[in-house]
Amino acid sequence: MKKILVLNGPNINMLGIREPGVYGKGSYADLIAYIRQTAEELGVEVECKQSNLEGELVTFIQEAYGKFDGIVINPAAYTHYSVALLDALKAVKLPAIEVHISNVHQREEFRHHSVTAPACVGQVVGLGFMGYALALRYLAAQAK
Ligand code: CA2
Repeated sequence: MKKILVLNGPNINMLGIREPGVYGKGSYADLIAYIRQTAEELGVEVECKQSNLEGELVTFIQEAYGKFDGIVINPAAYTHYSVALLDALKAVKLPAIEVHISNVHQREEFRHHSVTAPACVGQVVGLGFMGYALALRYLAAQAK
């Protein structure tokens, strides 16, 4: 069975608590339940991790090497400036999909650029929680 690591960056654990107009009404717990349900339907194993710390996210990516077949990552604000996450994703060379719940292109200019996307095979933006499901579906469909 394929193993996919789902990583969420800073403040994603605050989902549902504030800004429902931007990120929807669902909580972080709702997101994880949705991801687990999708993984079950696709027949893949998922591990979900969230951190508010850049270095911890780097460590999670490094530790995925040799253990996981792919990564779904929402680097949150680190998307826009973390060379450390870019380097970690490049180092492990696992197929990674970047997900953003909101449509970053309809928001402030600084959210339009992703530093981490060049290390990813693709990006899903603005489709809410469904972006994670689509990313999982893509990784599940890849040959092992
Ligand atoms: O749209 C996304 O998924 C983002 O990665 C979410 C990040 C943001 O910095 C990115 O530009 C786009 C923010 C994470 C969630 O932040 C919250 C803030 C207040 C209340 C709830 C969540």
